[in-house]
Amino acid sequence: MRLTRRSVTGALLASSLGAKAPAQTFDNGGGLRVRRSLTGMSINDPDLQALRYAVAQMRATEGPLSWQTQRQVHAAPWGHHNSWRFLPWHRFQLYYLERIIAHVSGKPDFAMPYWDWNSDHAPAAYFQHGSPLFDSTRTITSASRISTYLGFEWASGRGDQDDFWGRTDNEFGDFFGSQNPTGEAGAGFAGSAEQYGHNLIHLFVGGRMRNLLESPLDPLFWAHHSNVDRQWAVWTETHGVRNFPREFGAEPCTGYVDADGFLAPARTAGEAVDTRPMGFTYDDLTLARRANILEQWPGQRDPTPAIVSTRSLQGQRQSPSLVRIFVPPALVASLKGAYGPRLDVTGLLQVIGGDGYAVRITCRSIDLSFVFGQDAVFSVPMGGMGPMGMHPMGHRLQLRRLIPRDARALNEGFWIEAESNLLRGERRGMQPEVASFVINYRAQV
Ligand SMILES: [Cu+2]
Repeated sequence: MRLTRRSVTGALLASSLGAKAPAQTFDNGGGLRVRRSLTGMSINDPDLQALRYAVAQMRATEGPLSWQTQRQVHAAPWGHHNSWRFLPWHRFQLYYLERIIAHVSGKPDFAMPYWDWNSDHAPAAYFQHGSPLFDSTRTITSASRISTYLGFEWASGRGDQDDFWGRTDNEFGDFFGSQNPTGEAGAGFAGSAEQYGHNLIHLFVGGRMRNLLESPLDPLFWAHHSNVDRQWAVWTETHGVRNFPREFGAEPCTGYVDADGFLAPARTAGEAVDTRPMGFTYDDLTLARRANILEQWPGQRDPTPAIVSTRSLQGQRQSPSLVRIFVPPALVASLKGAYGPRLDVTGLLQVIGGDGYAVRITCRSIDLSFVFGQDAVFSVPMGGMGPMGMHPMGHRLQLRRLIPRDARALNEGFWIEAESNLLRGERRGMQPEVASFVINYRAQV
């Protein structure tokens, strides 16, 4: 199929495109498209062949259906990073690009394959020299390991590799981030869906992928964002499609080009919360931890929990990278009856850091000799987004995994410590410091 050539004349893409009458429905291509994992996918898979063909065609053309247009759409200052607009805004761009690829390749059921980061390396199909899916600016090969880049043992082969995923067991705000009406940098904050695996993989791949304005030109961007989008679908499987604030549902998402090369109608985040009406789903929406969440926290959506006890504990700074909090036996005793689904532990962590760090949060015995549990927080600020390393990055996190049930902990109390580390792949950056660490215990009847 030949592409229509419409020249983009204005500096702003939107001003050069005609707008169609608003459409309420999505083009589902005549059925539910299933986005599949690149892990184990044949190099000759029909979706990969369609993608290679379409990318080559789109690179060779100009105008609304060109590959460059996708870069421009993403580079517009919509404020779709560092806020809760991140997930819906990118879901729509991927949706429209998928429809363009279906149109250009002549494969109506094309579905963007996803890069499952738990495979620990990038998909080989994107590393064949001469392939339209290759990008020579990357600094990794398909043999490079994400776990090596992280440099921490929890990321390799202990069954908890998804720590650098967004926290799909998190409540809405922790996972999606905050509202940012002005779109200005620093006015909102990123949720774990954006700040963990998403940012981490952009930096891991290197080259164009490290640059906010250029990254959509690398075809790996779309395999990556297909997996970012899958995180949201996994979150929704866990929490339901209605478990989000009304203001989020009204959040506008605009600026996309549809498969005919027209400016797509303005959308709202509420239209994107369920993928099925949009005509797509994923081959795998399970997450190892999911069953545990539902089993341990059946009451988490109780609208009016009766609070019996809250307690806030402040950390003591041992060194710039280590803060320790002692949880005394008296507190444990007062909460004892609430152990289980009615005990909620939240951490507030502030870190001043450089180009990517992990904070290991460990629950230890009073003499520090025994580890009851571990958790991790990642922050990987994106390049080209301002001097974020100079400001403390705030993390709000659920610490449910760190509630010890060991008799020793209950009798003697225990320590919770937060220790910051620069990612191994970012060794030239500034050493991150834990600026503050506070935990809140809240027990319900
Ligand atoms: Cu991205």
